[in-house]
Amino acid sequence: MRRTTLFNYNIPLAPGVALRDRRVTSRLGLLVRLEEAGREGWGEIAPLPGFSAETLPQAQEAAVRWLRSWRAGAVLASPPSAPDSALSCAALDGLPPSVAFGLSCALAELADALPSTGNYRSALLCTGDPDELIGQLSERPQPVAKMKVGLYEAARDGMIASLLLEAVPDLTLRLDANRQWSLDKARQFARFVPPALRSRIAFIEEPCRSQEESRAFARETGIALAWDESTREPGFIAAAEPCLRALVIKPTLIGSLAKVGDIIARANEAGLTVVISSAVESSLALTQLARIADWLTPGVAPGLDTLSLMQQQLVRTWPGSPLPLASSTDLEVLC
Ligand code: OSB
Ligand code: MG
Repeated sequence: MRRTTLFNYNIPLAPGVALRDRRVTSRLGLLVRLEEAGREGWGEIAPLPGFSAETLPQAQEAAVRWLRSWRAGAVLASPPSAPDSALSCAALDGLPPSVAFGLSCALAELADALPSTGNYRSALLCTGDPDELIGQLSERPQPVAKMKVGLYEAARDGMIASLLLEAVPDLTLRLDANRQWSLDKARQFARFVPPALRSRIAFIEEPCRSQEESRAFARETGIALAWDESTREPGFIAAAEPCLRALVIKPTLIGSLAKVGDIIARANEAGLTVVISSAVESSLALTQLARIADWLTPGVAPGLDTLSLMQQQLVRTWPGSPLPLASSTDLEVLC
């Protein structure tokens, strides 16, 4: 007997959270629970407005249809001895990415294919007070921080990046410009980061409006690149190029675990690091992403420090988070 439950959630966000220039006050999404033979598997389906092509109602409709056919036995149970086949599930092809991701996580948990240990040592997001951040970073053994740049003056970004690198001598810094800079603006930033500090910038995500400008910036400054937005463009293939160090992968925007696994395998073959990253999911998917990161990108700090944007956790807790936890019985059941 197979049983399914689809839950609805609406989590208030901390005041002032903005995504792509839009202020967002709450995060909406779905949780799915699959039950079979005394086991259960959970997944989260949460299209991110401004990033996902699908809307939440579209995702819900696709999920409801898929759950109906799963209950009817349309999707084969995966043989427990073959975790790889639990990852690749043809029945998820053609679903919107957020739906394929959430359902593949639930199937993987059901098949015991998603290991339980997670990498919860996420890169610390630099929001707010640099002094407070320096304190937190100094307490960590191999500190990794991520700073958003391109929102304010480029020179100011350069000064803050240098300040952090100087204040925490073993710090590795990741930067994310979200394609905000012209090549000139990007150069202005680099002028305020002495070359001796640049080697501790692991990478900058998408510094410029075009890939060509980003490559020119990297060549001129010696600061390595990471692709984030580029990985979701049609026809993207993970391939080595001179100044490229990493790919940032947000599974909610990519699709099933099988698809994520394929991209990681290709990227690693090309010598690229893959960073598993958040699309501002609830603690349920964030803890699964930490497990996916530990499993498929061992030793790489994931970019999952977004729980603090929320005012509560859902169903599962992120280790050490002080936020209150809502259980599944607190959630609205859709079907
Ligand atoms: O720009 O990488 C982004 C979260 C939601 C949408 C876009 C982005 C992000 C993050 C997640 O930055 C945190 C991280 O990658 O460390
Ligand atoms: Mg980014």
